Amino acid sequence: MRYDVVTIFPEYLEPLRLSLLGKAQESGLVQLNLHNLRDFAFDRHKTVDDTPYGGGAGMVMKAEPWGLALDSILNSALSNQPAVTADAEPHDARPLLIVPSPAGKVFNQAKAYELAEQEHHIVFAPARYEGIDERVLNWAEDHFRVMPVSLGDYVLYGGEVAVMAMIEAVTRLIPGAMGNPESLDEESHTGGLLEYPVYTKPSVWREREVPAVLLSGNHAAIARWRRDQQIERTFARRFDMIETYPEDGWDKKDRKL
Ligand code: 6GU
Repeated sequence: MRYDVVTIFPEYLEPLRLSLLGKAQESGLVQLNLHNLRDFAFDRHKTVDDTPYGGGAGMVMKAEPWGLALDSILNSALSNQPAVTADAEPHDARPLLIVPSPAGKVFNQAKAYELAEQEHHIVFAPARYEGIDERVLNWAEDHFRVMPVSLGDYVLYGGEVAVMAMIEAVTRLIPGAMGNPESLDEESHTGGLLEYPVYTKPSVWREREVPAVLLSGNHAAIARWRRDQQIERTFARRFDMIETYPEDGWDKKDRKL
C-alpha cells in the first residue's frame, strides 16, 4: 500500500513511523510519503491561505499550492502503474483521494476493510482553517476518486489526526501488518459485538480479583463468560449495535437481557 499525505504539518504525522506501522514501512509492505504543502507555495512568504470570497470568518486554503502538490503526486504515481495487459478487466486507475472533513461520510471498520482489500494507493488531503478552495476538489474529480471522510460527529482543528486514525485502521488490516492476526477475529466492530474485558497477572491487584472462571481452565465456560460479557457491554454502551445485530447471529444459549 502506498500512502501520500499533503499537509502544512508533516511533522504531525511522523509518529506513524513508530511501532507496527514503522515495521510495515521497513518491510516494504507500506510506503508513507509525507509532503509539505508549503513546498508548493511559490510566493516569498509561502502563503497557503487567504480570505474567503463572500466574506465570513477564518481563512481558506488556496487552490494553487494544492493543485501543484496533487500534480506532483499524480506524476510520481504514473511511473508506478502496473503494465496494462490485453486480458485485464477495465478498471478505474485513478488513485483514491481522501479529503478528511467533518462534512464527509463517517469512517468505520467496514470502510477500513474495504480500503485495505481494494486500494493500493491512497492520497490524503487534510485541510486546516475553513477548508480548501472547492475548485481543487472539483478539478481533482478528473484525476482521482475523491472521497470526503469524517471520523465522527465532532470537529478537530484540522484533518491530520483523522489521517493518522485512518492510516492505522487500514494498515493493520493488510495481511502481514499485524503482530498477531488472530486478534483481528475477536475485536470490537468485526463480529458485531464489542470485545470482552481482558485480565493478566497478578490474579489479585488492589484487592480486585480476576474473574474465577478465567482461572478455571474450563474452555467452554470461559467462552460462555466472554460471550455474556460482550453482550452485556454492547447492550450497555452501544445499544444501536444490538438493534442491528443479525437475527441469526444470536445463539440459543445467549442470555436474554
Ligand atoms: Cl476528518 N476533520 C476535521 N477537521 N474534524 C473532524 C473530522 C475530520 N472528523 C471528525 N471531526
